[in-house]
Amino acid sequence: MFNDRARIRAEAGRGGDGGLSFRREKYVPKGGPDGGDGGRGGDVVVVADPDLRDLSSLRGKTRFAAKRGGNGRGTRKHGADAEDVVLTVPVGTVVADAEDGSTIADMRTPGARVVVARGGGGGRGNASFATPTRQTPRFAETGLPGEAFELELHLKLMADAALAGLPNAGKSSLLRRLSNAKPKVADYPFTTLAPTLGTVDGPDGRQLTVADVPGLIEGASEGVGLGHEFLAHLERARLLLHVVDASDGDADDRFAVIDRELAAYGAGLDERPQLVVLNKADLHPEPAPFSVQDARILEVHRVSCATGEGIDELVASLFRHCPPVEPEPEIAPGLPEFLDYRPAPRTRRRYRVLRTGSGFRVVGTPPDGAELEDALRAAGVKKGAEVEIGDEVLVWE
Ligand SMILES: Nc1nc2c(ncn2[C@@H]2O[C@H](COP(=O)(O)OP(=O)(O)OP(=O)(O)O)[C@@H](O)[C@H]2O)c(=O)[nH]1
Ligand SMILES: [Mg+2]
Repeated sequence: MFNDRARIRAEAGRGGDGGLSFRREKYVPKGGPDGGDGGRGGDVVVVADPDLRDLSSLRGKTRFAAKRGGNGRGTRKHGADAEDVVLTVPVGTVVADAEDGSTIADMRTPGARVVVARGGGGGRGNASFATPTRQTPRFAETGLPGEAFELELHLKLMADAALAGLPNAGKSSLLRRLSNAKPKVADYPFTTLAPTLGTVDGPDGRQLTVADVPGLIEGASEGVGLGHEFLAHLERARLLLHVVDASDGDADDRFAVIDRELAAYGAGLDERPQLVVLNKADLHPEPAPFSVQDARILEVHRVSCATGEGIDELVASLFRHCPPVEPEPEIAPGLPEFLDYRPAPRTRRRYRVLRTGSGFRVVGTPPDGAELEDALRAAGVKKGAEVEIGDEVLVWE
């Protein structure tokens, strides 16, 4: 099964707590503070892997959780940073926030790497708080919680051109003629159930990729048939190869049916330049005329996938209308090697939760009720623990 959508939960790890410890040495009755810092919680990272074809490797797995950082300990030992959890997706995957639908990253480049949930920072150990006037700090910071998000992953294939047309028009036959791909061809509608990419070799040694998708029918945009949900794979194509079975009925009408579905889908598909391919020329010495006049139609080709007639001219035209793309601008060294990375805003906390010998202390501007309770619970507060907030000392119920 081809999987082009997935919904997952990414949970980064919590930071480790800072150590609360004092040096114990022979003949040193009152040793100084020596609690080390907590380690960072693990991030959840998404990486674009050029070897993956779809999202099926994620099937059945919906939660990706990184571990928490190690706690700081005595003798200034720092807790270990937790490892990142990496999930690999095919190139072309769009990562969106499931709650508001906003795009977090568009994984267009092989190897692109995006942190989708950041691990929490480790808390500082009490050794970090020693000052000349406070030589025995009896508290340490707790680690910060990691980010957690519900994410929607949606693969939109990276193709230079895409085939569009009614079922049985000969789209898969055309991809077999044009490229190295061998999609299934049969004399019934909806033979193609999942998109296929083919690589076309050009006259000048260049290569282009062409996507074959399931056929569209009237009403596809309302959910009839199965073509509509695959239209996302046309979105990135620079050019559409609109295949019409010219041996069967009125070619103008058949063109219009598909065109309406493209317009209903939106995303600019109804403005995309097209090469109209009137297929099955072998069946009719004089195929039905095609008279649609439209600025988007760059050329009309009469071909036969059965005999190969017209195919070379079509390939030449495909390459003419998909000129080489400008190479991506050089990225300055030191920057991540992808351009579509939008880091999640890092929320700055206006308070910290410190762990003391007998409980917890909240410093800074404490938040209101529920958020404070969550923060304390996340810091590991237990029944009976003392919580100092400002001048007040509360006992956790
Ligand atoms: N005579 C003739 N038959 C063709 C030609 N091109 C395709 N066919 C036949 O038309 C039928 C449909 O071809 P496909 O390539 O499977 O059509 P499709 O558009 O991919 O169909 P779906 O995947 O169902 O949308 C098959 O029986 C092909 O052999 C052609 O140029 N001439
Ligand atoms: Mg097909």
